Amino acid sequence: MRIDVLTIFPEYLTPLELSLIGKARREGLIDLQVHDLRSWTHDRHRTVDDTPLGGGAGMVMKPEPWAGAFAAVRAAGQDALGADVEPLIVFPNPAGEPFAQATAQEWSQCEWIIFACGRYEGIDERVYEHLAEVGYEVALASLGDYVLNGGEVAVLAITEAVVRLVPGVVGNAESLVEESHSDGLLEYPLYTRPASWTDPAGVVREAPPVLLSGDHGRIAAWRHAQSVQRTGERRPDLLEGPDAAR
Ligand code: 6GU
Repeated sequence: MRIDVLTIFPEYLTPLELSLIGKARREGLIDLQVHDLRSWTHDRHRTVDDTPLGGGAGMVMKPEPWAGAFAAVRAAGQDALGADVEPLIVFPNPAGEPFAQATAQEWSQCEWIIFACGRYEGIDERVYEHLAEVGYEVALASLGDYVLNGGEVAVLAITEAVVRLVPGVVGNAESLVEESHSDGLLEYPLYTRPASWTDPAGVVREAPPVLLSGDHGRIAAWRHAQSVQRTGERRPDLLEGPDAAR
């Protein structure tokens, strides 16, 4: 998978050199490149924003650097992947569609994603019009109903959720099957040794005996019941509606 990130804060993306994603990059499973949007400015101050037409608070990102960036990154990506390959362009945006595990599953199958980080006041609308007209596949994705200062933190989260689903990135593929949201439910509680633990207050806390029974059928049934109960308590919304796991 190839991932390009366009941002005015390239340093914000340095955590993508660490841990699981860093390893996947070094192993060549992921080709991830971060680009400074200001590379596609042509004035002395490397200007990427201006005041909103019609007035109002804050600043709006100018269209020209974005158009230059998309053209250059598209050309570089097609040099590497082939002229027939087109990217999915993702704009992290609090007004986008909610990003969820199903989105991560879908995007983990993509050959190429370009993340375009705007500041939250936004990007000139004509950039979106241009991209749609030229035939790019474009998605606006939101992490939730709150506002971040820009798309960079969202790209860290989305990239981690997507890349860990790319085959070979997570060593034990089975660990992806049982985790929270993979089946529309929250994950069951986990225990490890010691089976009997005396906590700092002197309370003896036993792990559920069923987990020591060796009966894999009973263990699976118990875990499923725990998942359903936990989901009902913490996220009843997941048990209702069209996408509910039943
Ligand atoms: Cl994707 N971007 C910004 N700027 N704020 C957000 C968000 C994204 N998701 C939630 N809040």
